[in-house]
This record gives sequence, C-alpha cells and structure tokens, in this order.
Amino acid sequence: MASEVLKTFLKKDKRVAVLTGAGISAESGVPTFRGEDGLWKKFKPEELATFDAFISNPQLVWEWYEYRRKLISEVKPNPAHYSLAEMQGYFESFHLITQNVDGLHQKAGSKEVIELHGNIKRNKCISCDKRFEEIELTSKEMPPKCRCGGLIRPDVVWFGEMLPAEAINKAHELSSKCDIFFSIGTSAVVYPAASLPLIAKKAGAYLVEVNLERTELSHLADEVFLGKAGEIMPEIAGFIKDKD
Ligand code: BV8
Ligand code: ZN
Repeated sequence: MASEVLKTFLKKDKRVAVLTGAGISAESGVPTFRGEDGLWKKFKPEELATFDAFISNPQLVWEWYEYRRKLISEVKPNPAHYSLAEMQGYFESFHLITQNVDGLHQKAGSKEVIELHGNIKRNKCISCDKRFEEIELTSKEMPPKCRCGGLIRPDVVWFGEMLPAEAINKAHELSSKCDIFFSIGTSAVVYPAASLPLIAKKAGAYLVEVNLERTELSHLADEVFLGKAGEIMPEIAGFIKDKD
C-alpha cells in the first residue's frame, strides 16, 4: 500500500494532477486499446481512428463509433472513477486530465475534467465545425449529414490530429506545477498525452503510476502500484479520508 513517502504527499495543501487512460474504464467493461480485450485487436487504429479512414470509409468508421457509443451507454463508473471524484473534494488543488472519451469521470462526479481526446458523445461537422450532441442526430444516414452538406463525425481526436489547444495547454501547465502526479490506467505511449508525466517529473513532482502492468513510464515513477485501479484507488482515497 501507500508508502510513508506517498503518505507525506497526501496532504490537502498539495497540488495534485492526474492523467487517466483506457485502463481506468476497463473494470467498467470498456475495452482498452492495447490490452488483451483491446479494441485494436479486432480493428487497427490506422483503419479507424484517423481522418483519412473516415473520408475513405465514412460508414465503417461511423458504425465503429456507434458500436462503442452503445457499449459506453450501458456501462457505469467503477470505484476508481469514484475515488478520483472523492479525492478532488479533499485537495485544495486537484485536476483530472483524461485521454478517455467515455465521459465516465463526469458520470462519477468529477468536475472540470480535461478531455484531451474529445468525447465520444459529441459530434461535429467536418465542413462547418458545428457541434451536435448525440441525441440531435435523428437521420438514419450513416454518417449523418449537416445542414451545410458536410459529413458529421465523432468529436474525438484522431491519430495525426491536433489536440484541443486549450485542453493540452492547460494540461501542460498543471503538470509543470503539481507536487504529485498520478498516471492511472495508461500504457503511456500516445503523445502528446504521454509527455505530461514526464513534464511533471522533470518539474520535481512525485510521480505515482497505477497500472495493471509495467509501462514505458514505470522506470521513471517514484512509486508504481501494479494492479487494478478499481482496487488500488479506493485504498489511496481511503487513506486520505482516514487522515482527518
Ligand atoms: C498528434 C481518441 C500531431 C479516439 C485517441 C511516433 C512516435 C511518437 C508519436 C507518434 C509517432 N507516430 C505518430 C505519433 C503521434 C501519435 C502517437 O502518439 N501515436 C502513438 C501510438 C505512437 N499521436 C497522435 O497522432 C496525436 N496527435 O500527434 O498530432 C500533429 C502535430 C501537428 C499538427 C497536426 C498533428 C493524437 C493522439 C490521439 C489519438 N486518439 N483516442 C478514439 O478513442 O477513438 S488515442 C487512444 O489511445 C485513446 O485516447 C487512449 O486513451 C489512448 C492511449 O491509450 P491508453 O489510454 O493508454 O490505453 P491502452 O489500451 O494503450 O493502455 C491501457 C493500460 O491500462 C494498459 O497499460 C493496461 O495494462 C492498463 N489496464 C488495463 N486494465 C486496467 C489497467 N490499469 C489499471 N487497472 C485496470 N483494471
Ligand atoms: Zn456543417
């Protein structure tokens, strides 16, 4: 469990930044990208999560996202999501940055979640950039078309696309100014998100990794908790609760 050093960091005046990846939603039943049940096992990222793939095969890409949206609509946050929402209320400065597009952190009560890769529930027109919430899309066409005639796509960041400037800039800033940085449920291979723990470490933060297996980040972390986030995070949050 949490080492004596980590315990010294878990004080309410410490500035905390957290980066989560697909692994934190795994216990909710959302397949990860690169794990055994990985989404990419059945599909290949270059075939689906790129703009070119969408333009060359809009129906296939749209249906893949519809399949994921349906799956995500049927799952619930797990104890790891709830623990982070609880921790947010304890620390004076606590910011949650996610690579996930499933919205489960918000469902668990986390506030001001920084979504680096967008949100699968939102859509946008590739021509006029108009946003559409999922429910607004009534047409049976796959993918639906905007009134301007443009194709509508999921409002997520595909490979080769820029991340939302505000989100990544804020994430960079928070990572460079935190006392403790948690990297939870991410293989730490997708950039620029994967640079955030490195920025934090370089700026002197205490780097904690919580992941099912070791990653490219593990050798840099001050503490690595190998195991399920749904079991480890409640213990860490529980430690904080018992303190006061
Ligand atoms: C950009 C949204 C440039 C869509 C996603 C070569 C070297 C370095 C970089 C690159 C390169 N070639 C290309 C690049 C850039 C590329 C990149 O980093 N590629 C990687 C793969 C090498 N990055 C980009 O393209 C980014 N854009 O660079 O733009 C640019 C510059 C200027 C001008 C124009 C453009 C955009 C990246 C965003 C792509 N979008 N998703 C969608 O979801 O459909 S990425 C996708 O991967 C998800 O967002 C996901 O979150 C993300 C990262 O994966 P993880 O979350 O880490 O998930 P993964 O399955 O990998 O790992 C899960 C971990 O959890 C595992 O370690 C597992 O052990 C663990 N786990 C499992 N269960 C549990 C658990 N842990 C705890 N508890 C459990 N129960
Ligand atoms: Zn449009």
